[in-house]
Amino acid sequence: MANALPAQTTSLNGAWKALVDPAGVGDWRQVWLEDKPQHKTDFFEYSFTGAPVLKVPGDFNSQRCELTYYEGTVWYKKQFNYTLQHGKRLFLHFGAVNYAADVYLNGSKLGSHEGGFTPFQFEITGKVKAGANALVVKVNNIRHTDGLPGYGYDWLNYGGISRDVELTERAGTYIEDYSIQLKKDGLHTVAGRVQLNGIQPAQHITIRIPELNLVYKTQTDEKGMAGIEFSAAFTLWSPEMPKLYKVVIESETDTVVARVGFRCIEVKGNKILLNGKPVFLKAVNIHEENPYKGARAWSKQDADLLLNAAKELGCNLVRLAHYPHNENMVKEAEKMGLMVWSELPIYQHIQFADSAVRAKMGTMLEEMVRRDKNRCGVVIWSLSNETYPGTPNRTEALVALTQQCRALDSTRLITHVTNTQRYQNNTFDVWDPLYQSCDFISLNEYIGWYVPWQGKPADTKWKLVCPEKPVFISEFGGEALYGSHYGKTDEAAYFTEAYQAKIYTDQLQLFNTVPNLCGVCPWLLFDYRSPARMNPVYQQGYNRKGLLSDKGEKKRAWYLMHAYYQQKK
Ligand code: GCB
Repeated sequence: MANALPAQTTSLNGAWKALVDPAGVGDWRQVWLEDKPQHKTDFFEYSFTGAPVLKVPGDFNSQRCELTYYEGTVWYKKQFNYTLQHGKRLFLHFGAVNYAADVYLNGSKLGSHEGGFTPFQFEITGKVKAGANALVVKVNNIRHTDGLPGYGYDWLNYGGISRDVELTERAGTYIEDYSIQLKKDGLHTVAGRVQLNGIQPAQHITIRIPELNLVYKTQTDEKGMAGIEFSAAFTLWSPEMPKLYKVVIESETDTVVARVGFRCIEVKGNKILLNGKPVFLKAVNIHEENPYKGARAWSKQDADLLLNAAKELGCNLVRLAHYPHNENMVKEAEKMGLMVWSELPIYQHIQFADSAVRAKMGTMLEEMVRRDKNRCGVVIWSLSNETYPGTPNRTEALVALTQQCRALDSTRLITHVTNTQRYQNNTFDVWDPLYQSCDFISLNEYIGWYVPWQGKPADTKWKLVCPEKPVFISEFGGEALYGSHYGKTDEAAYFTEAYQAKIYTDQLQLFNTVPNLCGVCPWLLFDYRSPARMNPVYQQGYNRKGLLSDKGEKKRAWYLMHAYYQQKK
């Protein structure tokens, strides 16, 4: 659903009752969804009565010590009062629930959703009662081999109702969706559409941009759809000037007010152009984690913490790894002038041969694009990370996904990230046929950390499957525990700051050798929690490749990267 006015939304954030169900017994006791003891002496076992609370939004792992590594079911309950005005419609919206959600209202199932990082909603007109209502959500964050991501990944599997929950009241016929962005390849013309939903599909539509004195009128057809096309002399959005306009979309029955920016991102020859001019992507990788809290990030404050750190490093782009982050991240980045790379959690071990998995990929892509298509700050859709080319059906499935993405949105660049390029005799052989379908090549390489150097970094040679395409180094780096030093042997000792800094010094040399280099992106901004990182001395459940520690301390490599980005002005 297109963004609603604040007056139309009621937040269901706050304290929710929560029952942890490690044995999964709640499933066959579902009668208890509404059961509650009437008298003090009544027998009851399965009930929320007396249950402790969890905060929503929020992952459950960081809220109770015993849930730190919990993977399983938690049942949540929220009671709310509501009176729906006659003729209006009501929607229950979840920003995200990780990973699977079954949603019940007043004892009846509304539906389910799979996937931990994209929004979903249910219409509850006719289901919401006047007065008291009970909402129950069964959340399960167990990892699945046929999930997205699959079973194995290098971050903490934060479960729970991790983003906002809202009730949105809309008109009987409401503006369900719109897209307003610059037409591909142009700097002045907006192309898009408005979609109404309801019993009066054919209506007059007015679009206004008051600051430009622009008024555009059109009409929706019997299916509620209207195409849009108009031109104006926009001040274009850019990292230097992240200009956003107030845009008002009015139908006869509904109004939406949005803040929209206009920009053009494209590949021409071997360069990436922003608003017609070459741009070097000074990027950093970020996980959706508040490092100071060791918790899933979700709020504006969390976003500001992460994005201000990226700004201080000198970035103009953030790679939001490895899944679509919350809307606050995207909105704040756009306001601050940070371009956004948004990614699907099609990460490493994916079962591409399973048609159900391929269908999930398509659905998740639609959910990601639908949410952010009017955010000009989002300039790149990254559709996968480090999938194995030898997995049956992998390349066909990802090429098909690329085509689906292009059909949904032609105004952003599309890429896939790989780490399986051959590196022999100090030569990179970038061979993956997947790159033929993308706008530019993105590759992860950990030379100096997982893979030893095979010559001088400055002498590295390159062979590219698509020699004409821009190349982005989407990950590189190594681990260091902040404050680890060993005097003279520092540079040779893993996990010291000096060792990590040496990797960066070498990598900066390597960057000079990369043909068509369009940007670089260290892995990553802050140390973050990953149960897969078991080194008892240096890691202790943290991936330590951060330029900053989880307490925000700057490691030596931070200064090298900062200097590099300064000089890339
Ligand atoms: C990678 C992955 C990233 C890992 C990182 C590492 O290639 O894309 O998710 O966390 O390497 O630290 O090994």
